[in-house]
Amino acid sequence: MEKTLLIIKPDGVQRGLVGEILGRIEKKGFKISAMKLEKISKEKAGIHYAEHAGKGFYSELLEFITSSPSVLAVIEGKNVIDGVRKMAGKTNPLESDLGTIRGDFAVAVSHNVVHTSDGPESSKREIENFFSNEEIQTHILCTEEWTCE
Ligand code: YYY
Ligand code: MG
Repeated sequence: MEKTLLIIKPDGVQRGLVGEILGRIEKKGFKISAMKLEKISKEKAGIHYAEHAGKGFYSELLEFITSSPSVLAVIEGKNVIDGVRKMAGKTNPLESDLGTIRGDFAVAVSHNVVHTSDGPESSKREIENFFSNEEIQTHILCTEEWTCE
């Protein structure tokens, strides 16, 4: 089944949005296959955001994402990469629809509460950056015959 990396960034943790965001993911019907609270290292942040190296916002982005703990989660489900990205909303929260996480809970692009993978290759690479295989559970939920048909 398809997997994506969800990060509830330091602003989401600091603002007490962890339960709200994970609740939305669970209620949608996606499965949490791995999860941890971690202060992301400069090294892992650099790997994670390598595509943005050299851009104007890069150093502020790295400073922010490593500033205090994030929740890192592997989310699994049918079309989960696009599904969780839709739930997150557009990168700029002011352009995100209400009903999305960023549309409901953020204003500034630099503090937009969540990260979600943008495709199958980035999802694989991003998950491997933060999780070992042993950390990812393979349990079946009893609802999967309805959510993964
Ligand atoms: O994948 P997504 O998080 O929606 O956006 P990206 O274009 O990959 O940018 C990563 C991250 O960088 C974004 O979530 C906030 C930050 N950022 C910024 O601070 N200012 C920008 N103009 C663009 C992105
Ligand atoms: Mg991105």
